[in-house]
Amino acid sequence: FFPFIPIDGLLHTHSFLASVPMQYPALMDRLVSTTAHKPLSRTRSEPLPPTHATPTQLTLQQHHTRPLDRLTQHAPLSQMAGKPRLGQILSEDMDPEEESADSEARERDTDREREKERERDRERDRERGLRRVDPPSITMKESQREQRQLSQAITMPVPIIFSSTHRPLGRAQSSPASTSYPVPDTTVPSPVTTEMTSKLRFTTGLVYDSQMLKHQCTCGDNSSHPEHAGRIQSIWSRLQERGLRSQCETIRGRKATLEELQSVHSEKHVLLFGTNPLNRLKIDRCKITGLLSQRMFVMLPCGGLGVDSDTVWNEMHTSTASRMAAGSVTDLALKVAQGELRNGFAVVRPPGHHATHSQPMGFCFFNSVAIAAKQLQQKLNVSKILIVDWDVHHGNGTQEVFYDDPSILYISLHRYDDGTFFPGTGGPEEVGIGAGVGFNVNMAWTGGLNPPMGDAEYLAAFRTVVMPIAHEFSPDVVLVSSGFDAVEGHSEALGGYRVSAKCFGFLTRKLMELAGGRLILALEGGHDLTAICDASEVCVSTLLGKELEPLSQEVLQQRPCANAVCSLRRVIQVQSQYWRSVSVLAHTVDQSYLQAQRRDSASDAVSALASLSVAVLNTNR
Ligand code: Q9C
Ligand code: ZN
Repeated sequence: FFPFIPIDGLLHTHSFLASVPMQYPALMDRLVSTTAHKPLSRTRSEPLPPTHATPTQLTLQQHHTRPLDRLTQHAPLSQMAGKPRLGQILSEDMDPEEESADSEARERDTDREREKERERDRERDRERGLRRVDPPSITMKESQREQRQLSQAITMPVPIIFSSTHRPLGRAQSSPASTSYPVPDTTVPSPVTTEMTSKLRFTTGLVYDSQMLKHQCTCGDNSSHPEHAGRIQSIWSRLQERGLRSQCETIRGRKATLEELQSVHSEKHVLLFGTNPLNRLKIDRCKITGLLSQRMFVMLPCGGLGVDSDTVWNEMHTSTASRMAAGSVTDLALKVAQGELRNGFAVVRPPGHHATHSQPMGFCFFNSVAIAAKQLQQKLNVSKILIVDWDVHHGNGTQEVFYDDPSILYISLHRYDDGTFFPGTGGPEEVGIGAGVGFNVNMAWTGGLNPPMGDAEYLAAFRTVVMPIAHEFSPDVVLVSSGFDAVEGHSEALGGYRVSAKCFGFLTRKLMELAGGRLILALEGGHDLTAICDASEVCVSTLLGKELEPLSQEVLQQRPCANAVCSLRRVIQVQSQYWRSVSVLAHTVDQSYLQAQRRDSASDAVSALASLSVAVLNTNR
């Protein structure tokens, strides 16, 4: 029974668990030891096991319709958005939310920072003479929440209509922002609307919650687990130290509801990984016991438990932390989309982009960004959402969830190396399926670390692939799976790339051009603390509209390396079938940023001259 000691220990340290003994034997039955056959060097990148293999059906289908044409052939997009699969499970009463149990846990942990924050909120409200309305509680019934949102919508200072009308391809390219509605100008707040609507300043929103710190391996040793609590703690402190937090609005995090989780994940997945022994007590006993016996865990060499060698499981805290991450990203995105906040940055963990419909992996349990996107569509009728994923790993989960969905454009930049780098998916030929063909873009880098990709390569990719396609798509909201593991400072195994933190500020600035600035960054991977703190700081400064320290002349004059040019050409070859704007720039892929800029202004000059001569001709005539 040696391998079961950690669980046994858990049982004894939490005596209240004695009332649910039945769940554990089932769990133990499924424990398998991987120590024998699975080397745990997380430094090795390995291809994905067959179950996560690259989708096969989708290679280069020649389509005659371009993506945006297809997008509008289908009636209202809001109808195409995945329907909530309610009725599969429960209503909120199956998730009674450890009101007693959780507060018990909180008391034990005396979460001072959180209390201080609340007190500060209350003070601020008193100053403004506002009565604090608590955010939608987790126990609030869906109907009440909808009612609340409805009344919020009614009192919005600017009416926001997301259902956008189609733009012809040619025009979309030249449209600077997005489709359908103006950004509320709250720099001149109307006294009526400020009081009636939100207590938030129209600035960058931040979200963080200490409950996400508790997702920790039961071995208690971070050194074998790079995705540890110190990551978000460090970022949160850095934002405080640099005086950025006070310039932003911090919103309170919340746990995603089981219904919200089910907009992306299966009922089974949600029940297995979104519940803990306490809130499970209130869930239909037969249902959960049957399911729990199907859970597969591995015994890790460190003595802890995991769903795989990367993805540790803490029976008491993982579900809460990962639901907090998903709910916090979702709430931040909803507030940005509703015009309550200008843009946002979510300091969350565990990450989400590897989590699929029914499989946790690669540190991820719930796909926070995918859930936020679905919620924007379901709760606010947002039509078109762009998800940019600049984590060094491919977001296989996000790709899978939206693979047939033309309303959500997924663009990922990642180390691919012909499928040998984790998770093994994300080849340039994976373009989507059915109505979703052309709405999945994999800027897949191949060529190993010869040399490692850096600023010049990411700038070239943004210039020739990401931004042209993004403008042509013309999203209503942009979500970023913002892993910082491509930032210099990461070992070869967890990336090995050398993008500067500053460069991520630059890329953020580019994305702010889209969707009227409605941009939400959510932390995914990255474990070098200096790297992720630097990058977070730069990105938040940029979101606040601060002037960026310019990139060095050297970087701006550097051409992308040969392997990057090959990778870019492949992506452009594939995607130019679907996006007109990509063909236009194809011949410039090997140019430096400055070279391309000169060409650009030269061609501007040519067209300016051309139109001038036309004007002269017309006048003469
Ligand atoms: N066992 C994120 O950055 N490790 N996840 C590969 C194979 C996987 C990274 C070693 C790293 C997952 C969100
Ligand atoms: Zn990653």
